[in-house]
Formats: sequence, C-alpha cells, structure tokens
Amino acid sequence: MLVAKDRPTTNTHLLSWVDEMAKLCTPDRIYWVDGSDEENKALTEEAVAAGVLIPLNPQKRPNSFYSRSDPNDVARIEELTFICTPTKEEAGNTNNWMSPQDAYGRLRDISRNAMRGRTMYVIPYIMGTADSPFAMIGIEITDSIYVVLNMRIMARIGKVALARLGDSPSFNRGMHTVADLDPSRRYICHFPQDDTIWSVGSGYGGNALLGKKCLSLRIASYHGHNQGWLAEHMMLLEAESPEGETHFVAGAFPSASGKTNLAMLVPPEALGGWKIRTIGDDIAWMRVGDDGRLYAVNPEAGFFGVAPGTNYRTNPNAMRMLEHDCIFTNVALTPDMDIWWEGMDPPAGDLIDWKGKPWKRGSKEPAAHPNSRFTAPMDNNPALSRYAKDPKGVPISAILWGGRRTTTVPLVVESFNWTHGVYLGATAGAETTAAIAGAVGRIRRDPMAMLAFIGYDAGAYFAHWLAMFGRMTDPPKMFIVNWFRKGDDGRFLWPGYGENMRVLKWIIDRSSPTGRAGALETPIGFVPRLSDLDLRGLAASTDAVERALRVDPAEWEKELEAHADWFEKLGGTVPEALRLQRRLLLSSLKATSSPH
Ligand code: GTP
Ligand code: SPV
Ligand code: MN
Repeated sequence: MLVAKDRPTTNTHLLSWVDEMAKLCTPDRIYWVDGSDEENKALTEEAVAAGVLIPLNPQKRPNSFYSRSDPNDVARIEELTFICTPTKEEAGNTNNWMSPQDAYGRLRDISRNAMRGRTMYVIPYIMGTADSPFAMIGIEITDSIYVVLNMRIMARIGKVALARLGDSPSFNRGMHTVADLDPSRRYICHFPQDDTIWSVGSGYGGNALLGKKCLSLRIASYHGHNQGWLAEHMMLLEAESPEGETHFVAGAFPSASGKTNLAMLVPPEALGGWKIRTIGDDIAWMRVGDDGRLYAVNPEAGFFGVAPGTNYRTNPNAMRMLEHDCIFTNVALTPDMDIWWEGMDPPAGDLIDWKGKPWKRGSKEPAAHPNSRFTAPMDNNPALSRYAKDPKGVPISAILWGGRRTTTVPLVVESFNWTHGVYLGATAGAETTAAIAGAVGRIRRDPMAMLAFIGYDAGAYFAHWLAMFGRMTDPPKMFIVNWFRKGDDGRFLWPGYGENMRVLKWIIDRSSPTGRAGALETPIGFVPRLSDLDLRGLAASTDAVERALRVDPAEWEKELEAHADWFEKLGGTVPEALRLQRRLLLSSLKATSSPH
C-alpha cells in the first residue's frame, strides 16, 4: 500500500480545490501521483492485489495487464454527456445542456461521501509535451486506480505537470468518481467557462480519462474558438515519398472508423518505398504558424485504440506496439493468459470472454467486446514519427473527412475550395459504431467527426472553421474519403488498410505545388479517374475500384436533401455560406446531370 505523501505543491488554488473535493467525497486517503517508475510499479501491484488488473503471461506479453470493466460501462455515453454553459444557446443544438447550477447540484449529491473507504488520487497532467507552448495542464481527481494507470500512458503526469503549473491558477479542474457505477446516476459534465470537468458513475475510456475527449476536445474546442485555433478529433500522419519528400496529413473520422489504422499504415511495396509514420491517432490541436500554414500537434502520449479487427495482416505496427507494456480492457483471455479478439487468427483452445465467462469457438457472442481497447505508450509504436513530440507541431498539407458509408460517398473527393471543404466536413455522415453506447450502423451526421466533442454551438464552430481560412496564406486542401463503400453483394469495394496508401498518394499529389495527379470534375468535387490512381500491384478488381469512385447523381440528390434536414436541426447559427453552398451543389448537380 502506498502511503500518502506530503502535498507536493504550494499552489494554493490547487490545494484549496483538492481540499474542497476531499471534504465532499470523504476518501480514506489522498494520494498525489508523482509519475515516477517506482510509483507505477507500486500502483500496478496494488491494482493486481485488488483484482483490478490481471497480469498477462510475462513470456508472451511482458509487463502487460488485463482489465474488465463493469458490463454496463463499456463505451462513451453521449446521452449522459453535458455542456453546462450559462445559456442553452451557447451549447447549441448538438449538445445536451444543463445549467451549471443544476449540474453542480446533482454532481455534488452523487459525489457526497462517494470515496468513503477509497483512495482519492490527484493526477497532475499535461496534454502536449512539457516544452510545448500549446500544452494544457489539467488536474484529475479520481477514485479509480485503473484511471491513474491509464492516464500515465495517455498523458505526461505527475511532477512534470506540477513543475510547469507552478503557482498558477490556470489548470483544468477534472473531478472524477466512479461512485456506484449506476447508469442512472452517470453524468459527464463540462463547464467551459469554469475550465472544469466533472464525471460521475463511469470508469471507461473517454468518460473517465478526462484529459482525452473532455479536456483535449470539448473544453479545448471552446478555448480554440475564443483564441483562434482548432481542437479536432483527428489522426496525424507523416508521409515520406520514395523521393524523400515529407508531407503531413490530418484526418477526422468518427470513433472506430479508421484513424488509428490510417496513422499506422504500412504502404504496399508495389508503390516503391513510401513510408507512413504516426504523429497521433485521435486528437490534433491546430494553429496558424508564422509562415501562414496550419500546424498540428498531438496532445496525447499514448494510444487508446479499438482492439477488435487489429491483426498482423491489417495493422502489423499496432500488433508490434502491443507486444509489451500495455493495458487491455474488455478483450478475451486465452488459456495461457494472453489476449485475443475478433479479427485475430482463430484461438487455440477455449477462451474466457470479456465478461469473465468461458467462451467456445463458434459462439454467436463475441469473445471481446466490440469496443474493447488497448492502452499503449506512444514510444511502443515502431512507426512513430520523429515529429510526434515536436512542441510546435507539423504543417498540414491535407485534411481528410471520413466516415463509414455503405453507399453514395466515393472513395475520395477533393473539395473545390475551402468553403466547399468545410461544407463537406460539416455535412459528413457516418454509420454509428460500438464506440458509442446505442444502435450500431445507423447513419447520423457527424460534422468533422466532432458531433460529440464540440464544446459549444455547432453553427458557431462551422463559422470558426470558415474564418480560419482568413488567417492562413497556405491553407491545407480538404478531401472526403470513404473506405467502407459496399457493392450489391455486401462486400467492401475497396480493400482498405495498407492499400489506402494509393488514395493518400493521390491526395498528397493533389495538395502539393509540384503534384501532377489528374482528376475528374464532378458536381460534388474532384474525383480521381481510374488512371489517376497508382494501382500497380493492387489485388482488387478495377471494376470494383471504379464503382468505389463513382458519383451517382441520384444518390447525391438524396444526400444533399438530407443535408437540408441536418442544417434545419442545427438551427439559425449555420453560416449562410454553407446554406448557399448546399443550394449551389444541388442546383448544379441537377442542371448538369439532367439529359436534354
Ligand atoms: P477511435 O479510437 O474510436 O477514435 O477509432 P479509430 O477511428 O481510430 O478507428 P480504428 O482505426 O481503430 O478502426 C476501427 C475499426 O475499423 C477496426 O475494426 C478496423 O479494423 C476497421 N478499419 C480501419 N481501417 C479500415 C479500412 O481501411 N477498411 C476497412 N474495411 N475497415 C477498416
Ligand atoms: C472514441 O470514442 O472516439 C475514442 C474512445 O477514441 S474514447 O476515449 O472512449 O472516447
Ligand atoms: Mn476517437
């Protein structure tokens, strides 16, 4: 058992807030996390002794641990996520809203004495590198040792954060208690004006690791709007061409839609020596640099990635990253205490499933929960970019909007201009996945993959995106991509994964001043012809690729009509430029595709 240490700071703002929370939650102990290796070892042993972590086979997966969450607590819950601004209008029509007074009242009631018999951990953390001018400091108070051990992988924690904070009052206050894990008393609340997050009743992922979605997206997007920058749900990659030119690409895809896989892509050899390296897999903060380009940093220190589907064929870099020093949550266990999930080669022998029950091959229920995840330190990634920790970030050449769309949306489309690009992001639709509690496979609009993460009014957010253009002299180009279009037989038309390099190559060519890739102008944007893509050595049929690229006027007419409903739902703050863009696209689509 770790003993409570002296308070490691003289920051009176911090000390008095911790005192206030301790008085409310009445923990048995308060423990200030210092982030050291010895501490990590001791906390891990404590978590193992308490049954929170199960050690995996040290021969197969050294220093790695397994954890199961409560079966009612397996994903972010958007219905229970709130933006608590003084007025409902500030939160807009895409967020759940509660008044700060109402929210604080409920949260206090649920938190009262919630830590009795438990330890209250105080985790000082930095999102961003310690030397970055853009880093943000948060303090997370939590009663979950699992949260502490995961935050240690996902952020820079402990002494380094306190040192950077000094005596400043500017830190995000993040209060978290699992309380009694009762779904009817579960709230994830954000108070942008107070720089405060308060989360009760869940111990899972983005509900509980407060530096991730809560701070780095919802609260950060609010700051970004006020201060002229962007906090986005984007992966970031470095692409090096066979000629040794480097390009940086950002991509916003909804949860469980391919960001981690794209950021770790292994290009096909037939393309002659491209290299993709990871900068980030989930979050990007973007600011305009002195040279008028858009620079992005990844504020995280690790990857909290979707486990199912990951294997040595589709994502070998991820599999190597997971070989040691990781935490696995809600996957399945093999008889020799290794991990397994759907998408890996069939298991030898029977498994223990994510609920702790015996599982037999061929069972209808999945052995790993579809939103089971790994937590891996960034440095484990064999394809980590040397720019991943660059304090000022990397200049972006292209921004991709993506999502799972079975129909309508071509493999890739280049926007005509910035406003059109923002339009494509603002209206992007996607089929829902297991990363969010609720129905899977339903189409919903997920603007810039930020539906659940915009910390203010969505219309104002679109206006902010439009306005960013005026701050840049060399803005990135914008594209939509869709790896998930299916043929009539229900199969993916595009092989995806490493083969996505062919699409990236076209995108990079189209975005760079020296690029020469051709394109076909369609009513909705520029689309590559078959001959514009480098398809050397591709196993898929060119007929399927052609179908993946197709713009179907009838499908797009329906799509653009659906965008009208979406704007209607968002209300009066949607910028006029986007409303007119929709009408222009629809009328030019009709005018150019109707036969005489
Ligand atoms: P979050 O961590 O929830 O934000 O997800 P993500 O966007 O990082 O998604 P991830 O890369 O983990 O992929 C999620 C699922 O999509 C996995 O099951 C992948 O196997 C699958 N997937 C990723 N890329 C492709 C692709 O190019 N084609 C197909 N068909 N599936 C893909
Ligand atoms: C997502 O849902 O987009 C995730 C997982 O990256 S979580 O951290 O739970 O938000
Ligand atoms: Mn994500």
